[in-house]
Amino acid sequence: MSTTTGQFMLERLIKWGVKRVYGYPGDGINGLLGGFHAVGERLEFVQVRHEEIASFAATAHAKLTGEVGVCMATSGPGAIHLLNGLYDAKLDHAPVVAIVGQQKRMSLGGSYQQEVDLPVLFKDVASEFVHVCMEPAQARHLIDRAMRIAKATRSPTCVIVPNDVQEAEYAPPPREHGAVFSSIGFGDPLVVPREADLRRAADVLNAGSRVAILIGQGAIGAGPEVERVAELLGAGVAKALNGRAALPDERPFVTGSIGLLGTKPSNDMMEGCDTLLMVGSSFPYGEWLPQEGQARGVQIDLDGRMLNMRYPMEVGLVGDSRETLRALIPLLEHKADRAWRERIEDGVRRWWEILDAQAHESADPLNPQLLFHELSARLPDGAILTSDSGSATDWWARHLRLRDGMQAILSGTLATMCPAVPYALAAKMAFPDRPVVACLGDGAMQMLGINALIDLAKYRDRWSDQRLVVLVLNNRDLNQVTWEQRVMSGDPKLDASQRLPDFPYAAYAQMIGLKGIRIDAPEQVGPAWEEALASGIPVVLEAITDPEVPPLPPHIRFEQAHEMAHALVGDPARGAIVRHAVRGKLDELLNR
Ligand SMILES: Cc1ncc(C[n+]2csc(CCOP(=O)(O)OP(=O)(O)O)c2C)c(N)n1
Ligand SMILES: [Mg+2]
Repeated sequence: MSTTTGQFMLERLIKWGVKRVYGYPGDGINGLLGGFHAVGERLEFVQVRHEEIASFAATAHAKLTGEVGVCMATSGPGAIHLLNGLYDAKLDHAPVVAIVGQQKRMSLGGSYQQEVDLPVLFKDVASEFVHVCMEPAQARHLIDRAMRIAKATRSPTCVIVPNDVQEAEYAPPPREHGAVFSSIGFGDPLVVPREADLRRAADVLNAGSRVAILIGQGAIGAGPEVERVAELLGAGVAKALNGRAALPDERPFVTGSIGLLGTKPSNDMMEGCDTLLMVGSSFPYGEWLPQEGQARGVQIDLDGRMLNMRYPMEVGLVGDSRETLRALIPLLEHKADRAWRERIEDGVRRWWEILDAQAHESADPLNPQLLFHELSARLPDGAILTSDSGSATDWWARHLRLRDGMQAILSGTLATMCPAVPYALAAKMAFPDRPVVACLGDGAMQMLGINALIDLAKYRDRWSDQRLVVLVLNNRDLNQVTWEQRVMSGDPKLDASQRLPDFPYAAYAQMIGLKGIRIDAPEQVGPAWEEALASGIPVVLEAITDPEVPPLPPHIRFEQAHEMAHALVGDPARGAIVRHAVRGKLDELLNR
C-alpha cells in the first residue's frame, strides 16, 4: 500500500519520539488527519477546543519535559489561532513544532478561500525555521529540520503543507542533483566555557563581599550546583518566575521571586549587593537589578545572544548552567565572613512572617493571598503548578513555597493571559500520575479557560491520578491592570475597561462533569483545598476575592506609591485600598 506524504510526516514525527500532537481539524489538514488512521496509537491527535489551547499545550509540554511539543492546525484561521501560544514558546525559549495546512498549490495566489500568506505570517514567530512543503520529496528534511532546529535553538519552528501535497503519494528523495538526504536525531551538547573565562569569572566572584545570585529557567537542573555556589560565596538566591522550581523555597537563603511580582528580600539583596551572578535568566526589568556601577557582574547563559544585556556584566560565560557551575566551583573561595548571608537569611525569615500576616488580613469577602497561603502548606509532593497572567500571578509568585520535585510554569516573557488551564492539560497528558494545580483570574478564565475546562473533562478519564485543581479568583475585575493603572500611570480604575461580568465557574464545572467548589469566607479556604485535593476528580475552586487588596509587594518604590496616591483621589475604592495598603505596611514594620 502506498503512503501519503501526510502519513509519512506523522511516521517521521513518531521516529523523532513524538507521542502526541495537540490540534484542531480543518480541510486544510485533511491529508494529515487521514494519516492518523494509519499510525494508530503510536501518535495521538489530542483535539482541544481552540488552536491557541493547542499551541499553549505544546509549549507547556516542551517546558515541562524538555522534549519538542507539537501542534497542528488548518490553513488560514486555524493557523492564525496558533500564534499566541507559539510566541509564548518563542519568548520563553521552548522547542515547539507547528504543522499547518495550506490551500492546494494550484490555488495559491488566487485570493483563494482561507488563503493567507503563511510563510510571512509565521516568519517572525518561527524565525529560526519556517518552510512550505512544495512536494513530497521535501517532507523528510522539512520535518527533520523543524524538529532539530526547534531543539537546537529552543524555539518554535513551522512546516506549512498544502493539502494536495499531504494527499500526494510519498516518494523519498531521488538520487539526483538537488535532492536532500536528512536523518533524525539530536543530542544536546554539554557546553562549558573556556578555563581562562572561568578564572576571570571566579576572580570577580571571589573579590566580592556581598554576592547576589539571580537564577532563571536555565538553572533548572542545576539546583544543587547553585546551592553549593551560594554556600561558598555566602550569597542569597533570587528567582525569575520560570526559574522558580530550580531551587526550592524551603532553603533559608532563597529570597524568592524578583521584580514587581517579587519579594522584599530579593529587592534588598539587589540593592545591597556588590557582585551579581546571573544564571540562565533574561529577567527583563533592569530597575530591579543593582544600579549600574554598584556591582560587578558575571552571567552564565547557554545562548551567547542573551549575555550582558540586562546589566553591564564584566564576564559573560556561554555554557550549560550545571556544567559551568560545576567547573566554577573548584575555583571559588569559601567566604569566611558570613554577615551578608546572615542578613539575607534574616530578611527571608521576616518576609515569610510578613506574608503570613498579610494572608490573614481580613478582606471583602476573601483575601486572595489566603488562597495561596493555605495551598502552600498543602502542596502535594511532585506537584506541577501552572499560572496565568494577572494578580493571581503575584500571589503565586510570593506565597507558594515550592519544594524539591515540583515544577512551576507560566508565560514568563510574553506574559500573556490564558495559558494556565491549557498548560494544566498538557501537564496531565505528559504526567498523568502527578497532581496539578492551575491558578488564574476570572478574566483569563472567561477568555479561554472555560473552553479549556471542556478539554479537561474530555481527557480526564485516562489520568491515573485525578488530582487537578483549577483555582479561579473571581474578583470581577481585570485586577492586575487596574492596579497597573493606579500605580504605574496614576489613573483611577476605569470601570468600562476593567469590570468583568460574573460567571458561575464552579457551577459550570459541575455541569460539564467536573467538580465545582465555590467559597467566599476565610474559614472555608483550608477545608476547600483539602476537599479539592482529595476529591478523585478534577475540581474548579472558585474563590470570591477582594479586588482592593493591592497585588504589590509592601516595598513598592517611592515613585509608584506617589502615583498610586494620585490615582486614588478619584477612585471609588479609595477607602478600602488605603486600609489594605496601610495594613500591609504595618505588617512589614511590625515584623522587623
Ligand atoms: C492576551 C492578553 N491580553 C491582555 C493582557 C493584559 N493583562 C495582563 S493581566 C490582565 C488582567 C487579568 O485579569 P484576570 O484574569 O481577571 O486576573 P486578575 O488580575 O483580576 O487576578 C490583563 C488584561 C495580557 N497580559 N494578555
Ligand atoms: Mg480578575
